[in-house]
Amino acid sequence: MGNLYSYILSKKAKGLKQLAVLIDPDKINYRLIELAEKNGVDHILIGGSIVTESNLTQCILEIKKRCSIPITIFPGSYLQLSDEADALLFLSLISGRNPELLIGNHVMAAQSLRKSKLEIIPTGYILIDGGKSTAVQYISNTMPIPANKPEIAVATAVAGELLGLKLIYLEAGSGALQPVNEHMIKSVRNAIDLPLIVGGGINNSTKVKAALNAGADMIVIGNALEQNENDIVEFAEIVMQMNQKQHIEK
Ligand code: 1GP
Repeated sequence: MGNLYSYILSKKAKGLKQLAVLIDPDKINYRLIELAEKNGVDHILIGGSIVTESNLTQCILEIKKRCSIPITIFPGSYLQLSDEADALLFLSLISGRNPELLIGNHVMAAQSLRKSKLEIIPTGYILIDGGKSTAVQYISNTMPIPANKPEIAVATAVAGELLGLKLIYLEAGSGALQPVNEHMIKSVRNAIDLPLIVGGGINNSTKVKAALNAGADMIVIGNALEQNENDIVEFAEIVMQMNQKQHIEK
């Protein structure tokens, strides 16, 4: 088990929540990176459905100059690889029925990944309808699970756990109108032991609290912080307060 996954598991075991900031390499904001470092953000995820202009390695090096937060590649495709990151979410889009995103791309990337120093974390990626069509839906050519069908998300997550995946990521899509709802998060949380990541459309404190209280171990925030990086202070404070409360109750 690699360092990053051990960190995720150990925080989960203590009931502690984690905050991840998603950086699109085409829209990198260095002030956000500095604020993330200052405010105790746990993870930087880097990637995007389409990365056009940037050199991923160069971006990661620039981020590393400004913070010591572990950097995990959240690849829109397996062209998005860099040995400068710490880890890679090896995503299998298990809510979809596109074989390329279940196994095809993984085969193409396998030998490069084996040679790389990256910590590879097999992740069951589950797309949930977030009220509008998102880049990930379009690019992946898959249908999201309807938001009112938690039983499908549960069965999908359980299948992912049984297949030996190490994380489950419930994704409403970047900029989703509705984030993954609390009932869906709770239902999946209760059905699996794996760490649960939730992202997409979490853009204010109420939604941050809702996702964490419903059982997300880690939340991922991208868009909201692209629009106003200062919000990180408030979001990180919520996570810290929940974690302090948990610490006192233990
Ligand atoms: C998208 O879950 C992430 O993959 C983050 O979504 O940009 O809506 O925060 P937002």
